[in-house]
Amino acid sequence: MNAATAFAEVFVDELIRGGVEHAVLAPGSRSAPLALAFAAAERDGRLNLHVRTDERSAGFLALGLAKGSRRVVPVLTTSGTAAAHLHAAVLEASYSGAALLALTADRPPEMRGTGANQTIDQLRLFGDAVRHFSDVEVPERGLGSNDRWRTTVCQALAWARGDIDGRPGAVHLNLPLRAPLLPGMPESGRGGEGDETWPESLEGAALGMPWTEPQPRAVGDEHLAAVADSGDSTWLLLGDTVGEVSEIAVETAKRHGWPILAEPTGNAGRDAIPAYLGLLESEAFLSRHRPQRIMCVGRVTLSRAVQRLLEHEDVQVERFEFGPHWPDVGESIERLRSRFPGDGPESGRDASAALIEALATAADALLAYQDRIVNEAYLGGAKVARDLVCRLPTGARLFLGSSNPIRDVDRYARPRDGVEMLANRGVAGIDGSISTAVGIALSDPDRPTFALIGDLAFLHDLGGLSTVEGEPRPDLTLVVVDNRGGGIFAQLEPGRPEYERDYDRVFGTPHQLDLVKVARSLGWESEELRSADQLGDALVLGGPRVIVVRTDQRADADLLRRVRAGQDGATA
Ligand SMILES: Cc1ncc(C[n+]2csc(CCOP(=O)(O)OP(=O)(O)O)c2C)c(N)n1
Ligand SMILES: [Mg+2]
Repeated sequence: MNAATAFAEVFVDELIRGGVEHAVLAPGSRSAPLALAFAAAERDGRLNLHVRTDERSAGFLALGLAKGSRRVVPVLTTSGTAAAHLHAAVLEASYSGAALLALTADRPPEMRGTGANQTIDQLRLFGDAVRHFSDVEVPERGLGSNDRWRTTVCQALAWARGDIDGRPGAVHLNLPLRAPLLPGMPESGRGGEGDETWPESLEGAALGMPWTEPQPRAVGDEHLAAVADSGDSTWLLLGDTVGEVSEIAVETAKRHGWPILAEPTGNAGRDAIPAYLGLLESEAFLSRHRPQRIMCVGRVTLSRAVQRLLEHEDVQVERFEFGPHWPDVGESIERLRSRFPGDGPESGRDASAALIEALATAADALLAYQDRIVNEAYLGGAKVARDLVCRLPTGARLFLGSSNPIRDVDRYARPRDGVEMLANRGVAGIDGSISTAVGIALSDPDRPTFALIGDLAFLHDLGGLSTVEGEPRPDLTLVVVDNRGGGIFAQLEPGRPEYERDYDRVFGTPHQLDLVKVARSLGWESEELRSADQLGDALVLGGPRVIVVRTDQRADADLLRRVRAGQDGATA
């Protein structure tokens, strides 16, 4: 067996021993030994391999698989620009704490800097966006290789999981490989085909165990000091985080009698106060109920009203930004638990019960007010977001695209149980949305997956729709709100009349495409949704499917203005 093949087989075997269940690759020649090892592992039923031709899409697919499965997901590319296309997904993984392992094949050192074809400087290609980088040694026949190769894999997995520094995220291994790259091809100077000699066993540890496992990280004392519950009015604010962290935060809040406000991907379900955003936008409401302290769990990114509250001089904020996308969130939970032991002071119970009651009453009034406006309006972004969330089947997952889709859900949808919401809030890009959603769907084929995204996000990632022959098709229904461009800008300062002349050209960037035809041309079922009544029927058809709703971004911006204008009155 040649060295590259031996290395690749050991490497993939060790990944699987370390818990890897899904891997993604895009084809290439320098990466061939690993590609073949992944294919062999899939044939043996040891992992699920996903193949994509576009590396950017492959990277986001791996990201979605990592977020959906909460396991490390490797993505393999060949050398050159192929590797660079992973950068956006690596950044999102880094900032949202998803365990993405970028594997970039490279030329061996003697070919670097010589003008060799398809060769760039891949060392630290992703800069600080990765938790760990290693330019792995070129595989060579020799004693001790098995130990070093397997240790390299174990270390990379540990960094990605956050075992080393408590921050799960992206890891980059650059893998220089020297020809021969295909099995059965002899190394120069060695015997002919079939030369199987290898100086040591290439077996892994007994019983399918990993080669090495890192020591569990000690939790610093500074995290363990309990916060005295002073009885101040305290609220829980949940940003982007995963189920277990959300659950413990919610449980803590309930024990202490704190009101719970949650962005959609905080996944607090019906424990959250509905229409909280409108409450926080109402000065009249805040002047009566502004909290003294906020426990902020997860990554909060969606609204200016929340940022204003967090920056308010009279509000004390405690942040718990846990690395959100890793299965072993036990440590995060332990930190939160130990910071807020017990049930909170007896004395404050009545006051907090009364506060929650007051908030719930204001929220109900606001929700009724918002609903009235949305009901009377045409089928725009607000109605689609609101009705979609309410009509999803229990057990579903919902990916929310950046820009208006996640914000419309945040504002208009009634919090509900039984739906897990995910998004790319690490850096809030509109890129890779389809691929991420496909990854989430393929990470658990038994759960129907839905996505709500804008038309620009859709067009940005059309590569995510194309599927290579033989690849599993996701049970994913993509709902695309087609407002012909970046509708969010119409709601922000660029939407003001004084910028009208240049609006379309440099902000809105409208397109002329029929998205139903686009989706069909790429092999997806697709239809246009013309009335809210059809939504329920459309959602049970299953995926892969694209449902397009044509809306008007100026009308939606007007609706938001009207909703905001009456909020003070509605909560009075
Ligand atoms: C990769 C990337 N490029 C640009 C942006 C800036 N951006 C934020 S929202 C937006 C418009 C998105 O349009 P669409 O997906 O149609 O959603 P809509 O605003 O219409 O709801 C853009 C370009 C971004 N967030 N990410
Ligand atoms: Mg749009």
